[in-house]
Amino acid sequence: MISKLHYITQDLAHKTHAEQTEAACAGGVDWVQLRVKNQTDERVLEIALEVKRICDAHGATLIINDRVRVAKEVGAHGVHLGKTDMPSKEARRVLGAGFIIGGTANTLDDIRALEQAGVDYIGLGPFRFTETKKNLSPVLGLEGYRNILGGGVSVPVVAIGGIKHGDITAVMEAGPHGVALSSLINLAENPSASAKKVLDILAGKTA
Ligand code: TZP
Ligand code: MG
Repeated sequence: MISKLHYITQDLAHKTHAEQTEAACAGGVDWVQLRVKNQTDERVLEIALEVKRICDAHGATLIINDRVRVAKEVGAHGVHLGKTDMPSKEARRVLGAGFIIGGTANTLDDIRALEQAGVDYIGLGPFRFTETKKNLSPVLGLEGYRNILGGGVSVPVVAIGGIKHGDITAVMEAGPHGVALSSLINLAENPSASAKKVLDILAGKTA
């Protein structure tokens, strides 16, 4: 089952990926994407092993961003691949049927290609500008999601990019399966509480 909240770690000077993961899981997150940039595979593997222990302790799914080899070696549940990473078809050959493979899309054409390639979920964005990702594609806004998702997509789609608590209900009304969030949780004064608030909104318990 693909979770409705995809929590994503980020490179921060003051907090490790393990610390971020612990706080998010304490807030109820059950799907973690480890997103480490500008490090060797060896270093990412070390971080991934630490994060995997935390995810296992909380029963959370672990997805590794970009790095198929690390995902396989650490025994993660899956991998998330952007447009410049290993093509998802190739990743499927390397990882096998049991692995979750996610892909990034910015357009309906991207989505159709990822459906053909057999991905398990798609991250579609960005919803709005965000500092978290370099080389950001043009923002979609609510209108973009409505247009792209209106025709129906066969794979679960999670909306991503600059999403705040107050956006979630409207974004979900545009049709995605869920949302993917990084800084809203990681940069919050209380990351666990921020994560819990997202889960409450997704569950319809609060706006
Ligand atoms: N891909 C598109 S936007 C983005 C990624 C990884 C960053 C999401 O982080 P945030 O902090 O929720 O905007
Ligand atoms: Mg990538």
